Amino acid sequence: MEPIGDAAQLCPAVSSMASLERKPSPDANKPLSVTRSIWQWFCHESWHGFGGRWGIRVFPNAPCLCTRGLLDLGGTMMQPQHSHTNEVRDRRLRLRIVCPAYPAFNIYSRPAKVMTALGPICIATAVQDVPGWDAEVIDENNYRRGPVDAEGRPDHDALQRTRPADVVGLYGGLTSTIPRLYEIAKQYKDLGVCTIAGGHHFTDDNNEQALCNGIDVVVLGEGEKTIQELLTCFETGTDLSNVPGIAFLRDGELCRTAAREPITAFDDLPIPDFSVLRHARMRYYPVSGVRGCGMDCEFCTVKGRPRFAAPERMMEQFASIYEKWGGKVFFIVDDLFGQNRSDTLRLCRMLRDYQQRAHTRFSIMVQIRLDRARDGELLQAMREARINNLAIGYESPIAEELKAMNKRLDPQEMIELTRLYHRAGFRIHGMFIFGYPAPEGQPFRMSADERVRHFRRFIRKARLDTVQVLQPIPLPGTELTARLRRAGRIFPTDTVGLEYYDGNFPLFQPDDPLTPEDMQRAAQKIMRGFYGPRHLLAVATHVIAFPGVALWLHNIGAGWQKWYRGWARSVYRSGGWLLLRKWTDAFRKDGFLSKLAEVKRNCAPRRVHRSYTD
Ligand code: B12
Ligand code: SF4
Repeated sequence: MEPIGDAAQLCPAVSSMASLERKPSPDANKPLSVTRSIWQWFCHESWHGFGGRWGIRVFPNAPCLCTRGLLDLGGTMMQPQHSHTNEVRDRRLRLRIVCPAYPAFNIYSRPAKVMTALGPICIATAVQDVPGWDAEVIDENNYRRGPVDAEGRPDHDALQRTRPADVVGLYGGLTSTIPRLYEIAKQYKDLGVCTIAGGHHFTDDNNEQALCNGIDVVVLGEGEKTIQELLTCFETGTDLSNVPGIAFLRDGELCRTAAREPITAFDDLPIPDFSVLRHARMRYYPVSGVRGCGMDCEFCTVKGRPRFAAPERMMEQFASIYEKWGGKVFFIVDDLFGQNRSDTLRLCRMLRDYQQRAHTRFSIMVQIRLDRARDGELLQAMREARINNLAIGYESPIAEELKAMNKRLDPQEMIELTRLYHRAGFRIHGMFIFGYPAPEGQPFRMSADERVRHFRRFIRKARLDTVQVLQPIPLPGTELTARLRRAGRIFPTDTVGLEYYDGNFPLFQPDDPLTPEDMQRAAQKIMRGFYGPRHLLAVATHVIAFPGVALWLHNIGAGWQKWYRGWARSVYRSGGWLLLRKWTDAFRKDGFLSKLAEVKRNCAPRRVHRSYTD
């Protein structure tokens, strides 16, 4: 079969470009810009490296540098001494990383306006070590004072006119943002810019989809080293297949290079530098010290044994953010804080001492497992470090569901352990998954109402400060997705698209006797039971009761804490109610239920299908 046949079969986008074949380039006589040089490198790689006609169709407007007598690559892309851009470079090169907008309003939409994803910051910081390259990050969720399009989103055409990027990176950390990610990628490709994507969404299963949707190279796993090598390849014209941990198309065939070894020498990496973030305002700063998680929960995409950075490196992240940007509110994004006990104690003490020396007070949130609550010394050190908010993945109060998730938690114990955290003075955000599907061969029946009762009872007893109740998401690369797909239960993504993969929508046929509508309603019911307008009243009564703090004159600190805690809880719960209302309005307008009806009409419920997550 001819290569173009393969490519066309692999990717419909290619066949639609076939009509452009052999058209003379309209730009053939224009002077070369740096962007075009890199663009042409891709063309060259497409022609000489990726192979003949397929390449020229992918980059139809790019005249090959060697045909213009500017470069002589000798037909091979393996010789770094042939630099494409050195001869034509008139400025430094720029990588722009874009974090795509969340598709819909959800509980994170508000905080997202004053925070950003750490991955792109790490990548852009690493690029500063590549000679001749600058890097910047544009976060569509946290964007102000920049050019905007008709929908109020960043105007990438205008950005490209004022500050042209030579390569664009796309953050694919959240599957729900992938449709927007592809939209941006195509927009940049139309402008002649090369595109690279990375992040948790991208697994071996969906590389081809990405490469047919505007992405030139997919980076698999950690990206700091990979991006440095890729950009060097772009500049020198060396063969991409020598870069571990990437996927791209060659002759229309998927080419996946050797897996990249997980990073362990974190001190080789620069400290994340938030100055790369443009047009944003930050309040919550992400900090990280652990990569990977050994717990292997069935629904989770975080895999591999944990690798720990030295506490000194973490401390340096806090200090540099505070000293450069005045940041005081932090989120340690590590999945299981406190896993490495001695290092965690050391970090907490460093944090305490630093704040004392700097006469400042941080507010830090961490994600932690319940079983750490038994370690009194750790809890005290955490409090002294001003870690005051904990996010805990309870997932479910139903033992059968916890077992199915491989969560290794016991619902009986969960309440006791929560009390220990509360007693130590932490605020707790409880994260739950409603209606987790039972494993094959171990059917578990429970009505929606009964499940709701379990959740409500548990949340009430645990006295959680805030909660989120989400639906299970069949995320790419997880065991949960694999088994649901085997059973043909996942709704086709051409009807219920990836933009719904944010945990607020039913995405597969649930266990009997639940229906997708039950799943939707029940999760909302639990949330509405927790958050509500009555808490507005509680805010008012707390304000009136404030003078009562004086009654604690014998221990004013404890009195203030008790008052503040009750007040903050009511504020969160009434704020949560407003968020829920906003979400419900958005949900009504969105018409998700009609999509659900369409799925029911068009598909036998258990039919296996191909989707983006395939
Ligand atoms: C912090 C966090 C959040 C924050 C911020 C999210 C954000 N990124 O903007 C908040 C609280 C808002 C959040 C919300 C949710 N999250 Co979250 N979150 C995380 C967490 C714990 C840390 C992310 C992080 O900073 N990691 C550290 C950085 C350094 O790693 P990284 O992002 O993976 O980046 C590296 C590589 O991926 C790669 N890379 C990344 N981007 C790019 C770009 C380019 C160009 C290149 C070359 C490479 C590259 O290189 C980076 C450095 O090595 C991860 C779990 C985890 N351990 O990663 C989950 C995680 C990202 N979240 C997840 C999920 C499911 C959610 C929620 C849907 C549900 C929930 N758990 O509440 C919501 C989604 C909200 C929405 N709007 O859709 C999943 C996403 C999986 C997926 N395929 O979608 C993860 C992976 C956890 C899991 N259980 O599987 N989350
Ligand atoms: S859900 Fe949390 S504990 Fe479980 S594997 Fe993922 S990161 Fe680890």
